[in-house]
Amino acid sequence: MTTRLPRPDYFNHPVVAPYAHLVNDRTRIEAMDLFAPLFQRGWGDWLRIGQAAFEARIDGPGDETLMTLQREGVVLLKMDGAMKARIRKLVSSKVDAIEANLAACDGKPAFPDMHARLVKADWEEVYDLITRALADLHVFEVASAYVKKPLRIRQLHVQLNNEHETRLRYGVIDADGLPARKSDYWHIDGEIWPNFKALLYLDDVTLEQGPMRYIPGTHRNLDAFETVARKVNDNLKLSWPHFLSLPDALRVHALFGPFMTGEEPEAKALLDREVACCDEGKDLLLFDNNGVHRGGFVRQGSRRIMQILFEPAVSKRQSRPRISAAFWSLIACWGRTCKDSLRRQK
Ligand SMILES: O=C(O)CCC(=O)C(=O)O
Ligand SMILES: [Fe+2]
Repeated sequence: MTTRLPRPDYFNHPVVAPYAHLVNDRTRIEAMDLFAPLFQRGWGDWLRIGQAAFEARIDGPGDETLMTLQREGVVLLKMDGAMKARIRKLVSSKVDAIEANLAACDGKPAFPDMHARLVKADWEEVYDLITRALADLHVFEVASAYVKKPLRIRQLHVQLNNEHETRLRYGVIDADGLPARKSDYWHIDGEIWPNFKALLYLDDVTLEQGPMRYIPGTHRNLDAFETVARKVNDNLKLSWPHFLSLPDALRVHALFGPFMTGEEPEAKALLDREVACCDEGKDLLLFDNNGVHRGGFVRQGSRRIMQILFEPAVSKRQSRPRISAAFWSLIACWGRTCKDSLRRQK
């Protein structure tokens, strides 16, 4: 069965509905002109790279991790304590700076206020430690089997969420760790590939500190057209009049939770299946970011995390077989011969 995610009723959403009267045939044409080229590129990428390898096996350690990832879309591991302590120490100044900035921020903080990239050239020891710690847990074998290409670390980011910014962004967090709008922040990620990401909890995380939350199974059997359309819209960021001007099938976002009330039957069905990813002592989360997830609803204190992003281990240029100029001229010559013989047959 194909997985389809909820489709918010944008024409009745209080923020979006006021733009509905601006939709006309001109905006419909403009919206399609903006959407189509990006969709075409995304669709090509999706077809070329495809979905994850749900049946692949690893001969050796890591296979159990891979199996859980394939089935659930998320798996929790534990990083070596000594390596984690060193990583925490090294990045603490960076996270402290985010905390200080947040304290000084008046008004509602935006996502970049809580997030900072660790530039590889300046944080080499951290990149090395993370690489070693992930290798010890066979994460590269798991990830590479899952996305069907060898991966390496692309970027590390640190992030801090605390109860103050959580309150400003999401309102009061209830006893189950959920925001006032029960569907808030539900999303799939915007990138097409690699559909694999890792998060490291730098401190202990319980329900109070806003663990990542995942809806197992939502990463499987995705409707390709819908998934690509969602990702395209999140990257394209059309104005509301243009977004509303798209045909029904294309009027979807990767970040859909904030546009629902959380009371819809389909929202309730997803809520019932959602799990909070905090399992005593486990601190490393591997997940398929095409599954529905969210996190950072801190009720008490703060949550410090590191986000680990991946890229192909071999550059595109190296991974393609080299085709010589002689081969291309042979192809061109063959093409000309075919054309000539067709012309002669006419
Ligand atoms: O803050 C969280 O737990 C969610 C993280 C997330 O959405 C992501 O890393 O893609
Ligand atoms: Fe995400």
